[in-house]
Amino acid sequence: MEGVGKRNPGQPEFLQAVREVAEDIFDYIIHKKEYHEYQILRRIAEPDRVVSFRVCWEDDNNNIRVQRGWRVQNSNAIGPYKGGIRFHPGVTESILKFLAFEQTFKNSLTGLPMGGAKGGSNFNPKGKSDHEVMRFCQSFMTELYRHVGENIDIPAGDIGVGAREIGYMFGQHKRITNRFTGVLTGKGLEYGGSLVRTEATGYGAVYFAQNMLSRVGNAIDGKVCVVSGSGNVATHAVEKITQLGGKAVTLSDSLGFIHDPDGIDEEKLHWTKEHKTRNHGRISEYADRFPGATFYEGQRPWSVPCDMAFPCATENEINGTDARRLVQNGCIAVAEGANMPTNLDGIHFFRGARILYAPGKAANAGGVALSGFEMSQNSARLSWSEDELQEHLKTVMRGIHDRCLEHGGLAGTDHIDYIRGSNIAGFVKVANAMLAYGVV
Ligand code: NDP
Ligand code: 2IT
Repeated sequence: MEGVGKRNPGQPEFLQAVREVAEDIFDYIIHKKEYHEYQILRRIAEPDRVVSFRVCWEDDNNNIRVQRGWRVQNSNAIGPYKGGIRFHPGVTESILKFLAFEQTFKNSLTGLPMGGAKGGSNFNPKGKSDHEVMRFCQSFMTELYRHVGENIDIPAGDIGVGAREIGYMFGQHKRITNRFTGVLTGKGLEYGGSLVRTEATGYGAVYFAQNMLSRVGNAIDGKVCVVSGSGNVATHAVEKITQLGGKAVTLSDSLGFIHDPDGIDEEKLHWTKEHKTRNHGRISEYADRFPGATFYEGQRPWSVPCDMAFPCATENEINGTDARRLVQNGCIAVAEGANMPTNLDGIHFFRGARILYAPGKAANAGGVALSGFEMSQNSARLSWSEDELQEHLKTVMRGIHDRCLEHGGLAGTDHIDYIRGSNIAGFVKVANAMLAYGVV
């Protein structure tokens, strides 16, 4: 860890992600000589490559704007590089390196043949016109296209990148290369996208929670759930919670959170999705529209008493104090829709409290799994039905859950440490593939 720290100065998120995995892996590989000899962990923690590039574009007032773009290709040991693209003003190389590192273990856990990558830019899509977003996406892809391909690296969406941005980037890739390929996932249904991809991350996180609960004879029905975020992952988590009989009572964005004690039902959720995607509105307006709800400016929802929590906004949104408060208020399960939403203090507290705690690399893998199915459909040039894909999603989430059980059992108890289970199960497949290749 000292070496990783020295080699990556000023990259706290990346170091945090490596430390979190290393805490479990060191202990597991202590008696496995070949993993040391071949320096497997050290090699996984050094991305295959980090590409950064200038992205110039012209805004609606004819000003020239300059952004930085990146693609971090962490590992293609078990399949082509795969992972989302994030557009957010806070994006840094450290954040994309942590996301690409996490993605490597997550993709391995799905059981599908996908390596790990992540990309993005410090471009802020908020407040930009459609045409500005289009020009930015075209410029971004004009550089990125050199590094991606349906058998090389297949990007998708993440924060700030949804169907609109994927459409603009796919269109530009097609225009530059004159090839119609499955180079991106999360595409529109008209041009090679897959049913259920949009819902998959949020639904998958709730299925994962359902698997954890049912193992201990419990269920989501009747549970009060606190959810953060109000984007793709959060809204689909709320949708599935409601379908399974639970009551979601919060949503948030970077300005604060709303608490709706009556529950965010189908109608309110429909309004929220429209408001957020079509009007790019703020979640505070939910409280103006639905008078039973209250908006808490500048706060996160973890002080609201609940049975279960689904952090679905961004990294490090739950610290040690938040974790303590959640558990003290009766929270028995946490399933992370976001990537690394809990900091190391929070993780240590959840671990010690022995609640059912599913880390993002396990709980939010439904999204990339559906991306894997989108790739399969593109390769075979056919489309699977909605029913088929919904079943595939449930099966994948159960498979990930069960893989965590293999390594997550706590000796002498019935408790499962899902973070240890997911870290080790994710690591073993990638590590064994790397051993097979020798030193490369
Ligand atoms: P969206 O862009 O659709 O939504 C992001 C949401 O998170 C918005 O409500 C946004 O609020 C909020 N948010 C973003 N940054 C911050 C911040 N710094 N502080 C507080 N709130 C913030 O993104 P997604 O729903 O796709 O992604 C959410 C999380 O899920 C991310 O961690 C992502 O990496 C992860 N994820 C996404 C997958 C996918 O398939 N989309 C797959 C697996 C994981 P605001 O509008 O104010 O910025
Ligand atoms: O973090 C993630 O898993 C994603 N943003 C989705 C990646 C993908 O390739 O679908």
